[in-house]
Amino acid sequence: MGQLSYRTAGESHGKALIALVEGLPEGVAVDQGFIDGELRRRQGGYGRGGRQKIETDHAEFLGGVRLGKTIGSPIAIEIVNKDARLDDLAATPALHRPRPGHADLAGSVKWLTTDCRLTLERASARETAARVAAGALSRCFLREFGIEVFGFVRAVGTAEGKFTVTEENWREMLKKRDASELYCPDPSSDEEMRRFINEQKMAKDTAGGIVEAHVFGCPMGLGSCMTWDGRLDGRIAGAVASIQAFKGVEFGLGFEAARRPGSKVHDEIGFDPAKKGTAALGFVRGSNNAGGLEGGMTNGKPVVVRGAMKPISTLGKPLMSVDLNTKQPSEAGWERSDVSAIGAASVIMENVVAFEIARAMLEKFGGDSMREIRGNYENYLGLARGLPLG
Ligand code: EPS
Repeated sequence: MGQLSYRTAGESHGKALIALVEGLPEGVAVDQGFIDGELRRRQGGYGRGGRQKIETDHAEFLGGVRLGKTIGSPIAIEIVNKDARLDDLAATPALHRPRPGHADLAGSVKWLTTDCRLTLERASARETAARVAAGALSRCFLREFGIEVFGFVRAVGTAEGKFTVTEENWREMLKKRDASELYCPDPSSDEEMRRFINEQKMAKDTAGGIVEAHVFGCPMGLGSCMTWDGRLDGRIAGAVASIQAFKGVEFGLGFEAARRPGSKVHDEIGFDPAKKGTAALGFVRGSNNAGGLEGGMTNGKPVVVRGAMKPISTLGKPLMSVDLNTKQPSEAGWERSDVSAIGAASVIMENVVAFEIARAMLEKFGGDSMREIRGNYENYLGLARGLPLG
């Protein structure tokens, strides 16, 4: 069995998006309702444009699943595009006027064309539907070990929620998030976030924001400090930074840690025998400034990741650009787009983070079947709880 990995294919206005997931073992119960639910959440959120009224994303399993369970082979997922008109899309003048902030300019030069269509079809955030399908599938595996991920919107522009998410309150917070069009678990922050998006819409502008994901139930020791690419924080950061429009990633206290002395940053260690059965094996920490990762390894506390999404680069009131054919100054092109996709961004980040956790789980406890992996996992926990040995 190879390393857990996935690849996506498909253009924004092509026939379909595809996710090909390799490395999941035999015996993972595929929760179709959950995966489609994540796809539906990704389509929603306040500030979305017209495209989501056209699409109804659904994960069609073309291979790798039998009777609702994985069989250990590569898994092919298809998400059909209803707005499939790639070959009919006219080469409008707007396509020669790259949008500042978009992939248009660098991509056009890279592929030696003045038609930005070639670039924008794959750069489009439509591709994230396939990422969410792969991530949600990996969560079906994680759930077998009680590992859950909770993602939400922390800030939209200058409107920032001041709430705290803990191991105790997150399920309650999840209900509040699901009741919020802003995907924010704090109703008192909702209004300000909505106002910020409305202001941008009126000004024909766009809004970005900050999204957060918490992973609960990871055993200690996922990832490794032994090699640079074994470090789980580096891998999660890479996955998050690769999401369309993401410009920053931090863990736990993040950049704030750099401003504080060590005594105000590091999470003191205690031991409570009554908590030996938990993911942290009885080790307790009064705080979680490390965001659940020390030395590139999970430490038993929730993994806490934040990602910064820049405002969408298609502006109703375009910035200045250059016509690629004439090299003359020209307003950037405009296409149908969103004012904000921050809610969707929270769903995407939550699911790409989950995939990295699943990959690390399989590295540590890997096997061909769920039974084998569960055995490896239980054996490790037994040994770890038994320390010191002898
Ligand atoms: C996007 C432009 C819009 C967005 C799209 C990302 O698509 P369209 O040009 O079809 O209106 O809606 O995001 C999605 C389609 C999606 O499903 O998230 C872009 O230029 O990146």
